[in-house]
Amino acid sequence: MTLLYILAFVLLCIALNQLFRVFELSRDLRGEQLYKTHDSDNRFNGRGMLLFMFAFFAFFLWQIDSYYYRILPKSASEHGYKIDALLNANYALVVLVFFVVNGFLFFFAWKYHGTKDRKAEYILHNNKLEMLWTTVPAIALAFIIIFGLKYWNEIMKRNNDPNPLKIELYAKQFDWTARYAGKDDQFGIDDYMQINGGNPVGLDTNDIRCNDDILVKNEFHLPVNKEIVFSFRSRDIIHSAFMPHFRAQMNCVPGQITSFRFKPVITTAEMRKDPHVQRNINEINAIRAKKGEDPIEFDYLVLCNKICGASHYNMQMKIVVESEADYNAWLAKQKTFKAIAQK
Ligand SMILES: [Cu+2]
Repeated sequence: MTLLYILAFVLLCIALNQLFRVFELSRDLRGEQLYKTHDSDNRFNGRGMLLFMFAFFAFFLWQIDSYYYRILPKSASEHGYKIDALLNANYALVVLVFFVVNGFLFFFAWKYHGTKDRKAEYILHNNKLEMLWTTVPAIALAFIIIFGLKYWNEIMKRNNDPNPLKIELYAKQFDWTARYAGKDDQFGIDDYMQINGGNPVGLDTNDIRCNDDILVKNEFHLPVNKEIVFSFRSRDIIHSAFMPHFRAQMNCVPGQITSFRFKPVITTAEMRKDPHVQRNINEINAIRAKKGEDPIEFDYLVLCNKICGASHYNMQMKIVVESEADYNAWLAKQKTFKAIAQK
């Protein structure tokens, strides 16, 4: 079938070529100069430019209308609204520049199309123009950078909860382990020499603060409306903990601890009811159904956002955001490091 399409396309090209050839020959017969550009050609091309501009803009708007819903749903974290505001301001700026620049480009191509009695002006240098097209982008970029730095500082320096929940995310090729500090609210230290099957994140068994630490795989839970301080570690190479629904990402660097804090404000159950989320999930499930696969439900995820090896694409862990009571009930069922190590 594909071959047929290609063949049809080639034949179409040949046919068009022949058609133009006939056109050229007929001009030749009428005694017109063959390769001379006429005013009518320029006018035709100018109109073509204008037509293309409208088609181009219409296509752009159609794409936004058709696909915009596939972007991330509303932010599930408190600070995420600031990230989104910044992103939307950037989008607005980029779209405005897109319309203005392309509008001028194609409009001028039409308005100043060549005629017999008009010649293009040759300008070697113009200080005013140089100033203009340096200053305007500089102001726009300064606006984006200052806006971004202001938000970054506000997000990183937030310290409104004196007693946040501490969670460590441990990365390795190719999975995540989450660690909770346990009853003493303190993480024990780690010792990479002690990494083994029963001690995957290498906790130091000599440090009694490790005993009540809780290690979980596959999924971890967060209480809603509670400030969470994440610390990140990596065993092997640089990974990146990306939690897109919370507008959070931080690199996990071997040999050092990085940190990020956020407050989840929407539970998993609430997010599943969001119309935007439902539309996307229904679309995915329709595709899965065609393939004979089971339907999925929406879940928050932590994904690895550094291309870290063959199974990078699958380096993810589910995040469940729930009420404080549900969270406490879940945590009570998890085993402590001591209980795991004693086995
Ligand atoms: Cu990774």
